[in-house]
Amino acid sequence: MKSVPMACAMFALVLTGPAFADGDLSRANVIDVPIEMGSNGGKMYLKPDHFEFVTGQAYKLIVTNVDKIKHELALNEMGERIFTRKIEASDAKGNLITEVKGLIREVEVGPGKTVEWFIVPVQTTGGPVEITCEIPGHLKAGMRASVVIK
Ligand SMILES: [Cu+2]
Repeated sequence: MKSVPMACAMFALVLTGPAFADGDLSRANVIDVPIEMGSNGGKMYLKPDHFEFVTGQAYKLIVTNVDKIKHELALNEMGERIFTRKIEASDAKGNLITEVKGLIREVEVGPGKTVEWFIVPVQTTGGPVEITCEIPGHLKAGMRASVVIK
């Protein structure tokens, strides 16, 4: 299972050309992608509500919960089409609290906190898929966003 996405990642990265020829390809030119979780009246949201990624590009998902309750980011199908380099959480002064590695599909973020999720998409989605908050009631209240990996 793990070797197939990695093989795809390497293939995709090779296609990006000679500028990416050396070193750790997953760390090259990381694009920051802010994702806000929150609520507004009776509605809950992920902002923005649409994302586009390309295979082989490294991204840092900056997942910030601006709410007073915890929220979750569940990648669902997207989680099967990315390689996670790591997840990092730091304290208010920017000191590292934890770095988590491995296969990760969901992350909960506490009120007022930010988590950084470093990913490299390795497979296209072939169309929009949905990332969600799976805490009971939150999806129904609107916590979803669409994702396309090209
Ligand atoms: Cu939520």
